[in-house]
Amino acid sequence: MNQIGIFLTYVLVYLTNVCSETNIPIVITTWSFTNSTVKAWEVLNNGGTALDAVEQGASVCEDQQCDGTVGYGGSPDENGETTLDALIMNGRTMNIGAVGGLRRIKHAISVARHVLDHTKHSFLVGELATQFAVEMGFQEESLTTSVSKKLWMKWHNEHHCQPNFWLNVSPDPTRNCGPYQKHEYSQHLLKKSHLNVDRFNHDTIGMVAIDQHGDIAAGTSTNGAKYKIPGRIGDSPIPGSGAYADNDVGGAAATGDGDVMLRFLPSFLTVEEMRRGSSPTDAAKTAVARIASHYPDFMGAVVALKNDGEYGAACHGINTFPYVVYDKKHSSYQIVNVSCS
Ligand code: SD4
Repeated sequence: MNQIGIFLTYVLVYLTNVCSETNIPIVITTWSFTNSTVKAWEVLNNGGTALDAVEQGASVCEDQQCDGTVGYGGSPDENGETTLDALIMNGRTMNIGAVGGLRRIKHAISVARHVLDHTKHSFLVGELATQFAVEMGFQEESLTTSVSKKLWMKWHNEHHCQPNFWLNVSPDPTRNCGPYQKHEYSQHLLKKSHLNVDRFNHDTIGMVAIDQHGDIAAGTSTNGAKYKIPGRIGDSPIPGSGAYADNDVGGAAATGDGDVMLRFLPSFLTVEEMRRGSSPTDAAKTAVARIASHYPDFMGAVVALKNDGEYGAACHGINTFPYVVYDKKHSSYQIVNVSCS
């Protein structure tokens, strides 16, 4: 064997050892979004990158309108319009691409990927994010469907715009639709949190993937909160909140009551706890407990993945939280159910 042959043999043995000691490639996904997870696994298993796995995996949920809380035709805002938030993060470069309040474009995660790949920026929002997407070749189309129209009509006409997200306005927002006017208030110390947040109101897809080279990516895609005030952006596209990835440590993704969660950067905290030596489960528990210590009624969950393929999750405010794992140890995806605090 010549020197090149010997060198290549060493590389092969090294890679085999590294890959057999660690559980990579691997992908984990919030909730029971199995089709997205399978898609991401196919990408990883065919030697694709973690970024492609997250983008293509989340796109499946956007197409399939997972639980009505991802993609078009779900969570209409107060005007009846569906808008989308998405994030994708590259744990090798620490670059991100994100969009918030994206209008009339179906594949928010792919627009986020274009922000990552084709700009020096990190985050584009609203109508101008739509303009960017169109410039990048995305098709502009209505995100309203008969289902989202019906949902909105019922909320507006039968439920008199209940629930909603207004405070300190008149007419009384707990009984009336807008338009509202601000009024004086004395509740400066009020802890603002969602009303009526539950599992069906809040199902962002969050994914973390590690590819065969050990590169980590994390991402999210959601249509946000039902009946949100137009312009509202939740936790999902915020780096460190909706998701975070760092090749040196691992990645995390969060789901739940975004208005509350984004104040605590739970994905960032989870990764930092793993950096300090915590297991993925303990790291996620710390992040969730931090939020619960301020908002005992919040609903949310965090999934965590270490760069060696160890994974875990923690949740609060519901009975159990399911997440999906696909790795080389199993011949199919696994749904893991976590008991919540
Ligand atoms: C938000 N966190 O916009 C998102 C929604 C969600 O699971 O479901 N998260 O608040």
